[in-house]
Amino acid sequence: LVALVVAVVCKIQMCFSDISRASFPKGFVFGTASSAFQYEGAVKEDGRGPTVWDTFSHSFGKISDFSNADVAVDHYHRYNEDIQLMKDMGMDAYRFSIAWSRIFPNGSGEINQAGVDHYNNLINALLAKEIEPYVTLYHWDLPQVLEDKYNGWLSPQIINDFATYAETCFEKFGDRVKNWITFNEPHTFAVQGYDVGLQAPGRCSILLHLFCRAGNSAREPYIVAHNVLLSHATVTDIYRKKYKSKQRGSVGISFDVIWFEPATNSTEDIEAAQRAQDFQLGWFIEPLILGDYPKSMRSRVGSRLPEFSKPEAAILKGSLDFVGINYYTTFYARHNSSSTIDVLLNDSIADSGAITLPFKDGKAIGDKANSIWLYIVPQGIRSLMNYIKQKYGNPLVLITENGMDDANSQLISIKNALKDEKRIKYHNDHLINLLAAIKEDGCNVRGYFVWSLLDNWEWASGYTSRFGLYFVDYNDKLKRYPKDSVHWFKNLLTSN
Ligand code: PSG
Repeated sequence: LVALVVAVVCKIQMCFSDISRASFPKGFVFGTASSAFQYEGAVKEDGRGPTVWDTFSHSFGKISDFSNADVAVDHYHRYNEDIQLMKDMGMDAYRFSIAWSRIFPNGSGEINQAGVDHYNNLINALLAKEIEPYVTLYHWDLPQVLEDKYNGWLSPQIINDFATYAETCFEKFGDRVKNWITFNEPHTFAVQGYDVGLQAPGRCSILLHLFCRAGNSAREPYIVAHNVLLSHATVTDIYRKKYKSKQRGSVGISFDVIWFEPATNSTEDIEAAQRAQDFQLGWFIEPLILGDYPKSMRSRVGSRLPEFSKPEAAILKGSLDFVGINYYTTFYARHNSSSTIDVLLNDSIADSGAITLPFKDGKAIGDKANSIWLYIVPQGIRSLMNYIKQKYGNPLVLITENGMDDANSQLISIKNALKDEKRIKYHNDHLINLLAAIKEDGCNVRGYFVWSLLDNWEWASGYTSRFGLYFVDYNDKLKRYPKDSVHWFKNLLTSN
């Protein structure tokens, strides 16, 4: 009976646990995250140029529900309303991205003032409500012109154009924006865009070019990653030399990181889990912290892995003020003892010699969300924080994304879709583990951003996936409704 009473009271007050803002270190930042292409819509307004994602989403058969993001959740017009939603929850910060092609419709050359005005208005509206902007410069929406001109990230020419775009942002917005994220998830777009071809620009060579007209899955992901890393280092260098002393901001980057548990305690599988991490996080973080790719990559990828010159290594090394981590899930890793997959696919994924899956002996590693890759393993965030602390010298970390999705089902009423106990539990359990990483393990984590404020356009999954704390009614003028998780966060952030 006592248990029942507690359960009922807890249900009403949504007191899954006793964490609150006060449990976290002073100054710890809570926010929500978004990206321009997934939120803004207004793709033809105010001089915005087309991007590789406009092209990709309008190509037949690339998006699971045949949708596009021409309207998305209309954040371009409704940002004031959306900022009020953040404020209502007591959020401190908002992570959003700037669309390169709104600032430079042609990727380079003439600045589009209407684009600059839009982000000035957004930033000012945030600051007026005391919400701190965290700005991502590149969340996958490359100006199409640069793809056409020199194959985008495949060419070192992009470093210069990205640097000009980034410097323009520092110049125009840096008096008010103090937190810059150069790239969102370079690993995701290198692999999804150039190895398996499931994301823009949809290049690959796997399965004899069955799915992609052009590409080279064994080479292009490494070239793209290389140019992204050099772009990041160049931009950090510019910021430090020309802007930092006046603007006093910091520059970081956001990585997608799945935590890998060895499938068994055999040495082979333990080493496979380590290699899988080298080929995911290490690929990007080691050049930026240590100045070169992980040793396991050098030995396994060989001459396909580009080299950094001495001066390049010098600007790469230490070019991060903070590390952004997007954590969603944990997989098992096991040693790949057969060469069938390697020969069949001949791609960057096979290079790691590890097979990573959310199953073992037919059993899932955790409860599944809606996305096929999203299994819920809250302890993974604590293990990952400790791994980063130990391996990379306890750098300053921000969780720049964490969240889960529900299916977008026409069969569920809005009223029922707002009851998201699973999401509340997801955030509660991740925050408890994060808190343990900070307080018990001494990890240097200073912020947490929920993906996402609103339901939105989930790339190749279109509108089939709902990651929002707020529900968006796609059948009725994109009205926003708070899910129960909104009340839970409000309680966490504003009650004493
Ligand atoms: C993030 C993490 C994984 C896969 C995809 C992403 N993972 O662990 O396998 S993409 C990331 C992105 C954002 C998406 C969001 C949800 O930055 O734009 O909407 O996560 O997929």
